[in-house]
Amino acid sequence: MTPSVDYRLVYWPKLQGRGEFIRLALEDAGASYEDVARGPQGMTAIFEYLRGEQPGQLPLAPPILVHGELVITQVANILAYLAPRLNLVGDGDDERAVALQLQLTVADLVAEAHDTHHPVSTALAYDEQKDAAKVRSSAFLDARLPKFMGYFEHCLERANGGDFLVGRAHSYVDLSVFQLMEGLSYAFPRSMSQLSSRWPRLTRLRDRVAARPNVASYLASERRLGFNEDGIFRHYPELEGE
Ligand SMILES: N[C@@H](CCC(=O)N[C@@H](CS)C(=O)NCC(=O)O)C(=O)O
Repeated sequence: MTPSVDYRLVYWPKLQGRGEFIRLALEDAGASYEDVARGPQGMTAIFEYLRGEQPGQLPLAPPILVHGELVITQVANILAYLAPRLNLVGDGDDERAVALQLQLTVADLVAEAHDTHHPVSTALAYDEQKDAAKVRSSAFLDARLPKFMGYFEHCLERANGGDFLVGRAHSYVDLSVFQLMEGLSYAFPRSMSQLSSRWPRLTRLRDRVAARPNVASYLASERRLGFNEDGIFRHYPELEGE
């Protein structure tokens, strides 16, 4: 491990997955961090934490953030911890509570997006639950995706100026909603392009986040992994009725 970095992210090295929400925050802020399992230790680093061979609170699953002696998990919790340190949330308890509420709602949608391809069990392969995945995806695309994205659009509409989801400035929630839109567009391109005219403010937010200098250079770099069928957002054409 690199001794000089401020933060260590411990996450599966070959997929964006939930780790990407953390990577985006660290990258946007220009933080000094190490993506540990993408280094020489590989996935051994993850298993050392999961088996309790590292000090600190025992994690159940990655992503894991290590900051000094602190070891924490749960994406929303990690982001709520990082945000004040990375200038990715405003001051004050009220604004931070609103940000966490929205981030937990992102987590709910991420879990539902995951369950489109794993509706029966995470422990089974996709091929073992394909029929259920079709049923689940159809319900997701008909009802849940429009409900959640419509909710975020409505939040933007009610916010001052409609540019930021929390307060009057860019926050970690904007980064996560950007990633949601990227991932959902990869997984369900036809549905997302059909629905996106309903969400003009979210589309603006996505463009604004993509153009932030640190985000743009991260997205163009080798550090940004491509979406693939091991992550949360998977493209299986049959799940969109093709
Ligand atoms: N609610 C947790 C979910 C963590 C999670 O499910 N991590 C996945 C990777 S994205 C994992 O490795 N899970 C292994 C398992 O659940 O056994 C979070 O938001 O961080």
